[in-house]
This record gives sequence, structure tokens and C-alpha cells, in this order.
Amino acid sequence: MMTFRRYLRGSGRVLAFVFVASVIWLLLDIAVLRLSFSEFNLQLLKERVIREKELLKQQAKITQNRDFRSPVLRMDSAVIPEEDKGAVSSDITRIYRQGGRRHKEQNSNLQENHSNKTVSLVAPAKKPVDLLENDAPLLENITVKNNSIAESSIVTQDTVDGRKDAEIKPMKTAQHVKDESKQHQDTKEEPPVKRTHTPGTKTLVFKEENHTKMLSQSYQNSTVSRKAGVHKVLSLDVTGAPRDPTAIGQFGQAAVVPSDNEAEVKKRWDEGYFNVYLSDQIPVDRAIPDTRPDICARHLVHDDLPSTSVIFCFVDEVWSTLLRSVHSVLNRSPPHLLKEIILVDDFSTKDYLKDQLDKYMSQFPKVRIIRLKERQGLIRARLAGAAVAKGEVLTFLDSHVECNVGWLEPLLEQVYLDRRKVSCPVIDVISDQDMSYKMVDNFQRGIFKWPLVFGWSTLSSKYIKKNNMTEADPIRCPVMAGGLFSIDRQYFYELGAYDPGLDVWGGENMEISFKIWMCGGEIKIIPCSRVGHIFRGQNPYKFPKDRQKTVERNLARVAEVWLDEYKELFYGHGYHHLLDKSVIDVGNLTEQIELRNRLKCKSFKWYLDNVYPEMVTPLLKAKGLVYNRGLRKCLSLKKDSLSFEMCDLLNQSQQFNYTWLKHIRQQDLCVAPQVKYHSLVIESCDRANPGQRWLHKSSNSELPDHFVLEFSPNHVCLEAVHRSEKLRLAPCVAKSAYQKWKFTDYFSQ
Ligand code: UD2
Ligand code: MN
Repeated sequence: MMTFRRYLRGSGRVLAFVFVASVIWLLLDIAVLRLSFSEFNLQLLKERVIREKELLKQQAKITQNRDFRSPVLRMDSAVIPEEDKGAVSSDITRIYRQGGRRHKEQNSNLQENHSNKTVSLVAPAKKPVDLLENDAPLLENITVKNNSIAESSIVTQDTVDGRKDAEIKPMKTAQHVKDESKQHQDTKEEPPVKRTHTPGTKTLVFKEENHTKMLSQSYQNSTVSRKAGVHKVLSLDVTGAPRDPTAIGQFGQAAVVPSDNEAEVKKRWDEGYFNVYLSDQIPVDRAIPDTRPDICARHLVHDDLPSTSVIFCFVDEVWSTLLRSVHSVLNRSPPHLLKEIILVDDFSTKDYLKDQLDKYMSQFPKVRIIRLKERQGLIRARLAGAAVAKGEVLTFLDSHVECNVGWLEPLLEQVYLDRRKVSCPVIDVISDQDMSYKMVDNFQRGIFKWPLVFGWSTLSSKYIKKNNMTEADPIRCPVMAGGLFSIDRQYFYELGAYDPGLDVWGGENMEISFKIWMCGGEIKIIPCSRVGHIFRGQNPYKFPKDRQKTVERNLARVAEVWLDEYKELFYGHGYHHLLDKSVIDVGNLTEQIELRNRLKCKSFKWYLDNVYPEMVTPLLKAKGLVYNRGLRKCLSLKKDSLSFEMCDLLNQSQQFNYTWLKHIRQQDLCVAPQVKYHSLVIESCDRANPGQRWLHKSSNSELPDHFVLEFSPNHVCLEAVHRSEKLRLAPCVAKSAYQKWKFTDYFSQ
């Protein structure tokens, strides 16, 4: 105590004062600093809220102005927040994905980054990737054109995979891809995960945990904007850094077979009806070009999208294509959305699809294999897959596909926004010849022609203009191709799933499409979701029964349940024989008809008028008065007998229809030949009776104005007898005016 007092004397007192004063000063300083920090934070918070509000307002405005039916929010003209700009193209994989569309500025960025050995590529601030014009001449402008399907041309059943016939534009030349991949390699800071690969067989390529880790990491690391419950579509792609960039077919390039191996190609062709030899040499996890419209990578989707079960059905699928299909899903789907992959083996006969497949897939905990005990066909196989699926959404895929970057979220987004929306990816083409991955034309939708033949048709420019459509907008699709789509699981069952009476292959795409549209749902093709598919010239597997009969029977079931009075058009376009019960047994339809009634589905006419109005579908071929050239009088039906009268448009007994079933008909009475074909009778129409069918105005007939009895050993025609003014059957004479007839109105040839 004494010592302490000594210090407070003289100069010590001054020192103590200075010390106490500085402590007080320090404390005051800290307090002021704290205050200004919290004010600063508050300010920051305020700014963020304002900016978010602004952004939301802008998005709402765009959505309103353009009346987007597309639920995916767009940011094209909205302000991209500063911190998000880099994310537009932060992944270097975008370089090769741009195809020939790289921007000069991007190029210079690339070089800079290359020299600095950094991975990220910063896109130009305002116009990130829209640079087609600059590099367009670099693109080899090849248009691969097979037998093009135009809206006006009728496609045959065998071209059900009509996409084979669509115009296909390759993304870029093989050289481009190579160069770009080289740049990619050089600039990548970390080398791609090393993996070994022996084509074809046992090689365990890499573990799913690794995938999931990689994908999740890039998900977390990505500069995804997480605002108001939405984020930018995730461009996750493990193959962004392919483990073997020089591999054959890498980056979706065309692969060339040396001429001395052509025999081998031929030998193995029938295993899948595509170039199996080549496929087996291409990595099962190859990279492919991003074929989405540029804007897609900037679309926003919801954070809480539903999870999906991906279902692949297969029968005797080629090993390498099956694996490539599965890997493409594992590699390019956000793990949190991929509940599982279900492989349904529809009683395959190939050995490699048994233990070897089990073993291979056992590395991937998400993959489950279901084996059917007998051949069920793809329709019932899909039902078996759906029955065990746990995901909220079912995503069906063929077993020879490659899902592209960002394929899944836009499909799920549709279902998220409305569970009655069924979404299909754009089906890109994997060439059956050289296995190259090709982008298809924009604005294509699935349609049908009579007799229920699927085909592709490009939207007219008028339609595109009228609806103010961009190439990324979902496209209303009257009929889906069948193989690739996402549907809410519960909704699938509410719709009665597929008609389980459909066998093996074919027609189920018509059934589900009509059902969806007519019972309150909708089908959209989503241009921002791309999946490549190998379209094959033939089915590589056997049909348990005759192929044609199987497909015809399936279609007849669909027609009977869904087409109402329009089923006459189906039968009338070459399927008359299906009306004969002894030719085909369509099976029991009671349940399907009850389902349609229970769901209170709309009529087929409603579907045509509202979903596919471009389809011209007159219910009759011709109608009105039936005028005979020789007599110059009209046919009349009174008290079940036919006669001639002066033509009178107002006279109901002179009104007849000429139908798709080739009936000359009034109400439900039809003109028919009397036994032995000499005279005529009026009898109840019977659609299965070939004797009531008359050829008239057939395009390839030499007797277009005649009524030629279709089923008679010789050409027999309907003739007016000059004197008695009666009707009879007579051998056809091309020039006879008494055998020439004309209806008032014709609707179709
Ligand atoms: C198209 C569809 C296909 C299906 C079919 C009509 C696309 C891309 N493809 O024909 O999904 O809708 O039209 O029915 O839209 N499969 C079996 N069991 C069988 C037969 C086939 O599991 O008995 C599998 C087959 O291995 C394949 C899938 O079903 O994975 C579709 O068969 P496809 O590829 O022969 O049909 P595709 O593409 O010619
Ligand atoms: Mn297929």
C-alpha cells in the first residue's frame, strides 16, 4: 500500500493520470466502432432486401408481359445481380459446350485464365453467351436429312421413331470438339479423376459415392443464386472433366470405324440394330455437347423440387448402351433429386444382363434391378417399375439414351408447378451409324396422323410469332413420343397408369397422351431438357406374337376407348380388317371405358379442337345429295327402299353420307348389295361387314366417280337403270354416265 502511494507522488501522479485517461479513451473508441459496425450491417441488409425485392418485381413483370405459360422463371431481361454474373459461365465445361458459339471476349478470358492456370471462366458481364453470329462461319453447316417428316406427309407405322427423319444439325465439327477439349484439359487446375476403362465388359468405372460427392461438391460450390426459393438450373456434370478426352466418341463426336473392321460392324449390327461395335468402344461415361438453347443455363427452378425415380425397361439391351444410359443419369442429375434408378429387365435372354449386370450395378446404391419372370412387354414392364418406385415423380427412359447436362430439373419443375403437367425432354439423336450426339431442330412437337401414326412436326412460324415464343419455351405437345417423360407418381395412378392390356410395344404413347390431355392434364416438351436417344431401324428383340398384329391390336384398344366417333377415321385409314372380330381380339375394354367415365374425361372432339386444332379431321368423306350423271336425278331413300327423284337439297330422304368406313349411309342404314350382287338392299350398317363398303373417289382408282363394290371378285359398280329408274349392280364401265355419281360436298379424298 505504501509503495503504491509513493508512485502517486510527484511525476508518478502525472503518469497515473495519463494512464487512466488513455484507458478511458480506448474504451470510448471501441464503443463507437461497434456502433458503426452494426449500422453498416443494417445498411447492408437493407440493400439486400431492396435488391431482392427489385429482382422479384422484374421477374414478375417479365412473366406477366410475355404471358409465359412456362413456369420456369426467366432472367433474360432481368438484372443479373453482380455476384451471379460469373456464375453464368463459371464452369469451364461451358467452353466446349458452347460449340462454335464462343465469344471473342470469352476466348480472351479463356487465354488469360489459361496463362494464370485458373479454372473459372468469367463471362462478359451483360451478354454472357449469346454469340452465335461471331463464330457462325466456323460451324460446318451440315444438315443431315433423312426422309423428312413434314406435317403434310403421312408417316408409316415403321417410322414411329419419326425423329430419325427429322432435320438434324450437328453441334460442331469433330475438330472443334477436339480443340476445345484440349483447351479444357490444359486449363484445368486439377486433373480429372483418374479412372480406368476397358470397353464393354466388367470394368467398374467409378463408385457412385464418388459421383455423388463430386456432384454435391459442385452443387455446394456453385455460384447458384438462392433467392426466394429458386436457384439457377444446376449444370452438374461429372463428365465435364472426362477421364479420357481422346477416347473414341468422346464429347459426342462421330466415331469412325477403320475399313478393315467393317465386317465386324456388320456382324454385330443385329444385336441392337445400331453400331454396337462402335458403341462398345466409346466410354460408358463419355461427355456430350450441351445442346440446350443458351438461355437455359440461366433459368431459375425451385429449390424444393420433388425427387424422382428413373425407370429404364429393357429387353436384351446392348451392354454399353445400357451402361451409358445409367451413367448419364448418375453423372448429370442432382443427387438430391435422384431417388433411385430402377432397371426393369423384361425377361432378357442375354447372359451379360444377369450376374454381370448385378455385379456392375452393385457399386451404385441408387440402382435397383427388377427381373420379370416372363416377357411382359415395355408397357407392363414400366408398370412393374412404377409399382416399386419411391420417388415423388416417375421418369421413364429408354435403355439406349444419354441424358444431357441440366436435363432433370426443368422436367421436375413442370411437375412441381402443376402435378398434372407431364414433361418430356427434347429427344436429341444419337446416330445409329457413328454414335455421334446430334442436336435436333427447335420447335418440334409430337403429333399423330391417321391411323394413329406418331410423327414430329415443326411449329409454324406463325404460331411461334403469335405466342411470342423463344426457343427455350415449353412446347405444347399433342402426342408424346412415348419413351422419355416425367410424371407425378400419384397422378400417374390417378390416370389409371397405362392400360395393362397393351402388349409388348406400340400405341401406349397414344393412350397416355390422349388420357392426359382429355382427363385434365397437359404434355409439354421442354427445350431446356435434352436427352439423346438411338433411333433404330428395327426392334432388335423378338415379339412373342407377330409384331404388326401386336401393334395393330394395341392401337385398336386405344381407338375403341378414346376416339369416340373418330375411331372411324382410324379404321378407315387402312385398318378395316381390325373390325372383324375373327381377325383380331382386342380383349376386354370394360375397365378402360369405366376409367374414362370415372375420370369424366373430355371428348376426342374436344382434344382435336383444343390440343391439336391444326389436324384437319372431317368426320365424313362426303355428304349431301347423291346425283347420278346419266339420269340427272338424285338418290332417295323412302320406307327402306331406294329410288330416284328430282334433286332437292331440302329433302331429307335425299341426304346421304359417305363415311370413312366407305358406307353410303342414311342414319344407321346402309346401301348394300343383294345376294349374288345383282340388286340392292338397305340394311343396318355393320362396320365389320366388308360387303357394305363402296370405293368412291379413291385416289388411285381408275373409276373415281363410280361406286365400286370393294369386295367383289370382279369390278362391280352401282348403276342407275335408264328406263326403270331403278338401281342395280353391273360390271363397271369407265365411261358409263349411269355409273357416275356425285355428292354435294366432299371433305376428303
Ligand atoms: C418409341 C419410344 C418407346 C416406346 C415406343 C412405342 C422413344 C424414344 N421411344 O419406340 O419408349 O414408347 O415408341 O411403344 O420415344 N422394351 C422392353 N420390353 C419389350 C420391348 C421393349 O422392355 O418387350 C424396352 C426396350 O429395351 C427399350 C424400351 O422398351 O428400352 C423402348 O423400346 P424401343 O427402344 O424398341 O422403342 P422405340 O424407341 O423404337
Ligand atoms: Mn428406343
